[in-house]
Formats: sequence, C-alpha cells, structure tokens
Amino acid sequence: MATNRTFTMIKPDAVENGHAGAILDQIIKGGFKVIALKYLHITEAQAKAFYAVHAERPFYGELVEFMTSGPIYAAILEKDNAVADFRTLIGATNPAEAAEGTIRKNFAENIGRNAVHGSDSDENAQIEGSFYFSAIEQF
Ligand code: FUP
Repeated sequence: MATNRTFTMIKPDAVENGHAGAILDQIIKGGFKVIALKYLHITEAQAKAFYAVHAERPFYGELVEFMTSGPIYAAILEKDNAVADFRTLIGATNPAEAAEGTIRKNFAENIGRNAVHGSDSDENAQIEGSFYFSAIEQF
C-alpha cells in the first residue's frame, strides 16, 4: 500500500496567492485520491525537523523561514505509482524549468517559493506522511 502513496504540502506562497483550491483540483483531476488532509501553520522546530535532510544546504535557513511564513495544506495522496506520477504532475523544483501545464509551472514563483512539495521516494512518502498524520487521520 505504501508504494501507492505520496505526501504533499501546498506551500505558503501558493496559499497566500490564493492557489490552494486550484492546486487541489489539479491534484484530484490528476487521478490522486486524498487519504488525509490538514491546514496548519508549522513552527520553526517542525520545519527544521521536516527538512533536516537539507540542514547542511545553503538554502536551509531560507527554506525554514519560508515554510513557517504562513499556513500550508498537508496531504497524503493515493494513486498507482503515486511518487513518480506526482512528481511529474508538479514539475521540476525550479518552476522556470518545469514542463508546461505542471503545478509548479502554473503556480510557483521561483525555486524557493515553489508552491508544492512532493515526496521523492516511497520511503520518504511514508516518513513524511507520518510526520503530519497519525494512523487514525488516514482514510
Ligand atoms: P523537490 O524534491 O523538488 O521539492 O526539491 P528538493 O528536495 O531538492 O528541495 C526541497 C526544497 O528546498 C525545494 F522545494 C525548495 C528548496 N530549495 C531551494 O530553496 N533552493 C534550491 O536550490 C533547492 C531547493
């Protein structure tokens, strides 16, 4: 089952710019079923923990500051081949390089403020989904 799930966040830029509804619509029309969903404003400690893998990267401080700058939507999504198909749907990390019609091409501002997160492996999808949702919050 885990191999059919991925984890996403609609990031503060997209929420602030009023794109959350359109992004969720594109996700659902893209064939993904919403298994869990919440709207929340994460703390600095939570953002640092979520992105701990990037702690040594030069953009880590900015990333944490950005992800705590406003509320986000967090969601677990289900679809065959969820991780790879979702990364295709959202497009490249840098929206300037994202394919036409992808969520980042449509809604992201730049590589830092890039509208959405998508897990990069089945293992990380499981870790990231569990970071935000307990078992009884997943349907
Ligand atoms: P992605 O898997 O596409 O979300 O991208 P990464 O895991 O490489 O990066 C995670 C987040 O770090 C990105 F969504 C935005 C931020 N980032 C930057 O701000 N600058 C960079 O050069 C790379 C990533």
